[in-house]
Amino acid sequence: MSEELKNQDYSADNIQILEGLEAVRKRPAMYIGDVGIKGLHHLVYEVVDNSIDEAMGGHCDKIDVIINDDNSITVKDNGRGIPTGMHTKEKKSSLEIVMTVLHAGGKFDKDTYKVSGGLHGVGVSCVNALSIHLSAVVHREGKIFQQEYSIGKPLYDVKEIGVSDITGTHVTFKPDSTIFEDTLYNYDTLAARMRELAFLNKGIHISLTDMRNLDDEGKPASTMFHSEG
Ligand code: 0RA
Repeated sequence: MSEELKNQDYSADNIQILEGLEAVRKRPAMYIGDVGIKGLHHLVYEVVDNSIDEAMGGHCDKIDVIINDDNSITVKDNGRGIPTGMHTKEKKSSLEIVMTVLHAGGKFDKDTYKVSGGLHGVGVSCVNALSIHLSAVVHREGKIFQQEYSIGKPLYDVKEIGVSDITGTHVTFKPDSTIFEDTLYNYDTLAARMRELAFLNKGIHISLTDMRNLDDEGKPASTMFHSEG
């Protein structure tokens, strides 16, 4: 009997199919629904869902979503920060694995907590695959770590870029205009979703800020969503 057939000590629930991100770029609609305005906004929901999961575990109570003036999106949370330690087997940082490996078809334990009504729940690596640029910054263990990517490929190994007295994960991504029909974010569309998420996840403060829309004093348009828990 082959080694493969002997090692059937897994349960069907725990099968994880680990794929490269090429699959996502080849058939983006399969992962995010479509490559129109809906799919474009879905990228934000995917990233925010990761922070919501961290909040549901009781590790995070603040999520900031920023539409930057180049139509890139920043999502910041004050959770524990995505782990950055080295995986000895893969010889890669956990952060790199989270950002560059597609966890498809499998069931994560984290999915149990998903009440946010995520259409696909395909994870942040999908967003990375469909972004011309993505920066992941992690505040953790008193340090700041960063890795950047283009179309899901790391531009360098995870590096330390400073010291920090906070924890959290900050992701900034710019959707790939060769994939998406439209790359302009709509404030009201994102606001409607953030309001919903704040209602479903009581106690979390979710802010939405639009750096493209400054008032006379140079202050960006911003809304805070929060339901009492
Ligand atoms: C797994 C383990 C730990 C944190 C996270 C995931 C995490 C992921 C995301 C994605 C966006 N924000 C996030 N914040 C946290 C931490 C495990 C530990 O510290 O013991």
